[in-house]
Amino acid sequence: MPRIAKPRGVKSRVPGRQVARRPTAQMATALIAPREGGPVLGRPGARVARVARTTRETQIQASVNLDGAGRYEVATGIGFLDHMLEQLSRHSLIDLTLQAKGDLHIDFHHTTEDTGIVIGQAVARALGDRTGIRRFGDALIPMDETLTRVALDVSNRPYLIWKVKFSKPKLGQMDTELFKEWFQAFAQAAGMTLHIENLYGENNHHIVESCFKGLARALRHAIEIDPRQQSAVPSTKGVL
Ligand SMILES: [Mn+2]
Repeated sequence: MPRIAKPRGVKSRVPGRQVARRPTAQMATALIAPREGGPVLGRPGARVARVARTTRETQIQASVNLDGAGRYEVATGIGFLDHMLEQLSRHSLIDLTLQAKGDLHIDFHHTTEDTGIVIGQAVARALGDRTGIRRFGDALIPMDETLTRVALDVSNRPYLIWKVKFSKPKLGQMDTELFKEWFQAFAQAAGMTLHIENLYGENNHHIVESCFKGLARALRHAIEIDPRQQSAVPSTKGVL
């Protein structure tokens, strides 16, 4: 199969696409249109958002398009985390751009956690008042010998249940204990009740990757517009 050199800084692991492509003009418009921290200014009703967050520990910018095609451009400085966030985008069909510069000379904790915060904030902002969404989602994800269950409620009630254990302290350069920190930060910032349980599995790479893929697939369903109640907030309270 002929391989064509990728443009610098652009990663594409979309199955079936051998040629990495720069973001399309359409994608760029959707991602660049909103003002930082302000109202979404893309096409009317576009569920897009951009978040920039700077602390003494990290500088992160992210953009999301909830109604995307799973296109991504991710650079956190942590190879394994990039791999996981690419899974999240690809399988949720959320277009995601993310650039993070963190204090990796200390360890990967701040960058991992803050990446979860910023992506969560961007998703929450793009969801707006959550009108029309399905709200609930779940997924059962096998990966070879591993099986993981994810259930979530886009409830604006942050909560994480994390029943996942690792037998190795590190994957690549990344401490496996940091994955819980990422999911905790994401659930908190996105305003989601998120339950993740690894039912069984041996390979630590498979275990964590199935968690990200499970989040992605559950999220894809939960944030889709429900054609039966497109203009209603899915709650008896009328508010999420
Ligand atoms: Mn993998």
